[in-house]
Amino acid sequence: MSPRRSVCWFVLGQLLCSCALALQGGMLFPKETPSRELKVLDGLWSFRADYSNNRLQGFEKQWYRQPLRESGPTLDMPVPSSFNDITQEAELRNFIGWVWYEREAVLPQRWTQDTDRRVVLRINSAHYYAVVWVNGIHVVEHEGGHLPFEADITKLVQSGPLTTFRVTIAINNTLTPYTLPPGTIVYKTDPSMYPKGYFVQDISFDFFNYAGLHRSVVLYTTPTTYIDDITVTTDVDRDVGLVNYWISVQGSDHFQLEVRLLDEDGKIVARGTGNEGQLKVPRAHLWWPYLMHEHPAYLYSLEVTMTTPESVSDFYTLPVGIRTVAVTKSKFLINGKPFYFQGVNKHEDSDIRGRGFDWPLLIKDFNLLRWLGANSFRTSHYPYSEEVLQLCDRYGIVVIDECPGVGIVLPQSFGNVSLRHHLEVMDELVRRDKNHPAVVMWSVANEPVSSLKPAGYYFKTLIAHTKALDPTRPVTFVSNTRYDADLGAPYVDVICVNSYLSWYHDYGHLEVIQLQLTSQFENWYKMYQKPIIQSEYGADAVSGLHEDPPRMFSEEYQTALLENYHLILDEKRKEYVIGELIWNFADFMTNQSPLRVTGNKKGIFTRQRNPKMAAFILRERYWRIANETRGYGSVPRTQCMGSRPFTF
Ligand code: BDP
Repeated sequence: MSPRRSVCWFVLGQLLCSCALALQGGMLFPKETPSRELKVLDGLWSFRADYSNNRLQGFEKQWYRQPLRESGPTLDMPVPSSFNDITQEAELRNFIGWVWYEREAVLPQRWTQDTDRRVVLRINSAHYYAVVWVNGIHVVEHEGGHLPFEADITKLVQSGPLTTFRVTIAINNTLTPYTLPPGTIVYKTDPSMYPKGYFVQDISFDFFNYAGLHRSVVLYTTPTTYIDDITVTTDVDRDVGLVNYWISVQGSDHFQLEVRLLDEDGKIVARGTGNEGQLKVPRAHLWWPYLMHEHPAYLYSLEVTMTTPESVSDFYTLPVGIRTVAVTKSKFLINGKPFYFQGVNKHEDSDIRGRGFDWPLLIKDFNLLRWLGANSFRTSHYPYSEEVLQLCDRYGIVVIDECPGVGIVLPQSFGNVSLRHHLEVMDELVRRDKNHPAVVMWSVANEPVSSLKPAGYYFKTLIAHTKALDPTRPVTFVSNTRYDADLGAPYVDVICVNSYLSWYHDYGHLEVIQLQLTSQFENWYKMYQKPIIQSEYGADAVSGLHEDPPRMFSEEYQTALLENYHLILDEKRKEYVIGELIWNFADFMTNQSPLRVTGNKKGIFTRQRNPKMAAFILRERYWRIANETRGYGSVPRTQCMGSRPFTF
């Protein structure tokens, strides 16, 4: 395959993309309400990877026109999941190019006949580039692997008797210097070493580039005049909670909106009308992170009812947490009180499913967070599923919401094409996650080479854009650049620093950590006078490997490294350090390399969620800090997450 042709297979998507969405309308989480129905298309889909030399056979032969099985052999592929680790084929694990998914469904007759109903197809996550057809008709395309996109397919399903309903999705996992995250296709051309046309995908980030339909694909209906988007911001004036709302309605200019705010007992505490307004809640229960307050994570429910003169009505409810967030020179304030991020970095990663959404894993992880006494995490290094954020709202876990801006190291990745896409990704991320009280800060990138000349303009623009989209939350990016060379740091609200002392340098020399960490914090603070989060630190440990005195990769070394960090963190958290996020919550898969023993082993839990020694160290520490900051007795340790009924 020639380089030119290979570029085509990625660009093709963008060429087809004339109808792709610039950001239009809202992206409310699809759910059943008295006016909306939902059909989840999870389960087994037909699947086929296009192994043709140019990877374009599926397009050339129009595989979307007929059932996929008629194009050739197909596999059963579970959705949600990554396709990579499902079969025994290394070729599929490492596949680069277009894969094809297809699923048939039966639609209720009323969906295809009631003309006062819209039918929407929503794909919650397709990594990386997706082209979608319904019954062979192209309906939507989307770039970016972690955020939802939709197609209004009403006309298509209501245009006559519907005998079949077939969704076909072609997904391409190729990364280029202009995608987020970026990557490069590298051709190996030495004929004595590689076969003709041999190429690999190079990436500058440290997790396996799992691909496929990672989250649910759903169909839902709304009336033809419908609530398209709701934006809520909150504030507090003494003991009065202020809930500001903006509602957009599509489909007609003639409608009425009624808004009611209900407390957890279902009692109406405030009412409003119209597209925008402010609700006042006397003696409001505030939303608190769960380790800070006796009544954590109090959620009100905003009920929005839209009616038209023709008696069409639409109904949507949104959980609302009333809270404030602010940053001073040395503190992060939630509801005016200093908040310390005692948390973790995570990955959406598991055996077999790869990055596929998985309820058991999710609830296990939240129970482990509670076991640990963690109050926060960063969505390293891409937006997590909406269900994760809904649980964080409910359980009171604070989130730094990170976009997929990871591995930005090439000069081209700081150019206008990349910047434009990065701005769009922030549009999509803020649109999706703006209403979650748990989200307290946006992170626009992880470890970009922010010392490169264009980085100053890039981050200035990106951060200003994000603040314009959401003036209520601070914005950061996570840096591993030297404090005096970082051209993006002047624009962030909170300095987030990653460091791997005595791991990626000074191997085995734990004795230098305290000095180096002290210098790190003092240098950053002196330069910027902004609060600092130790946003990553850690060491690989192979579970069950023991060495005393500690040696690298043993559980003892990981533990000792953490303890050295903790001594300095304890000093500096009295001043301006406002958080520590261990790298990583659990072991996770990476590309194969001599640096990685079947993946990254910096987890304090294994990939199967068994604790290493480090987990107990951190648990002891986090509960101690929690009890100090709560200022009273010890907190129950064994309780599982979730006592109230869970409705989205
Ligand atoms: C940091 C990256 C993270 C890596 C980690 C590591 O932000 O994604 O997994 O290093 O090397 O630099 O373990």
